[in-house]
Amino acid sequence: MRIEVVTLFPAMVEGALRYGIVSRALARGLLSVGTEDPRTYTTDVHGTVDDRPYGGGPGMVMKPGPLVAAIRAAHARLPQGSPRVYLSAQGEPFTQARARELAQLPGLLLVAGRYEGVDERVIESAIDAELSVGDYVVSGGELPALTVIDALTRLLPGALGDERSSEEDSFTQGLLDWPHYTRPEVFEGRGVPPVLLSGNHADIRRWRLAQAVERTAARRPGMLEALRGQPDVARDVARAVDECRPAGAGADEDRGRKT
Ligand code: 9D3
Repeated sequence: MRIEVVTLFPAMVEGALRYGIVSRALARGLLSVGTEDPRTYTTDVHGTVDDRPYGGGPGMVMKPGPLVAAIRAAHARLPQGSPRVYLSAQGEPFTQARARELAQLPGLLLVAGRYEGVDERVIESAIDAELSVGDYVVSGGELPALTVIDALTRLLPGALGDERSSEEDSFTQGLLDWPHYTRPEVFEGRGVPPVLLSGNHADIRRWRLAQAVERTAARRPGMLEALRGQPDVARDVARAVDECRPAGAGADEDRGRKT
């Protein structure tokens, strides 16, 4: 898969790609990432990429000229039809389902904004989709773009050393993870759940699934409700979900309380 990132901070993007699974995917040729800096396309001596908002108000807006020039240059290096995605707090949620769709593509263009955002006409004329990474404010689109790259890379065939890791993801798809333990067997007086030392792999599997369901019920009740309504959930997962009390029926804030 080929990805281009349009950014005022290409070194920030390139720097983050030098680590871990993404770095290895680049080295293996499973992924390639290029960057394009809109400042390259400025014509004034100061390299101006932003300007004051029409209508007034605080903050600056990215000028359309240099940004659209950078988008077109980067897009020309990608396979025909590669979608142009603008990372923005106003975008649709970036989810694992969206990651799976995007990871199928041969090419993807990501546009990272800075300042208060980009001139709306850039979105109208040079953007196909807008994505948000969550309901909080970050300072620009670079970390969101890197989040998207990271999530997609994990889904590229051969990117994970141990291919079980992504199958395991599907075992508990739609659930939070279970708790993990490693040596020592006792750490600061805290032991390891005995079932994990039992060697009984069926018991271990059941315990992990129950833990994942309980955590999901406590921390993300909406996720569990979404799973209940799904037809194609693995049988053992469906059973574990059924066996868990419905969200709100008693647990957590009441647990251990004397009436
Ligand atoms: C007037 C309010 N503005 C700042 C408090 C709005 C605003 C402008 C620019 C909010 C965020 C940003 C920069 N954010 C992104 O570029 C961004 C983002 C995000 O902030 N949250 C979640 N996903 C994304 S994707 C890109």
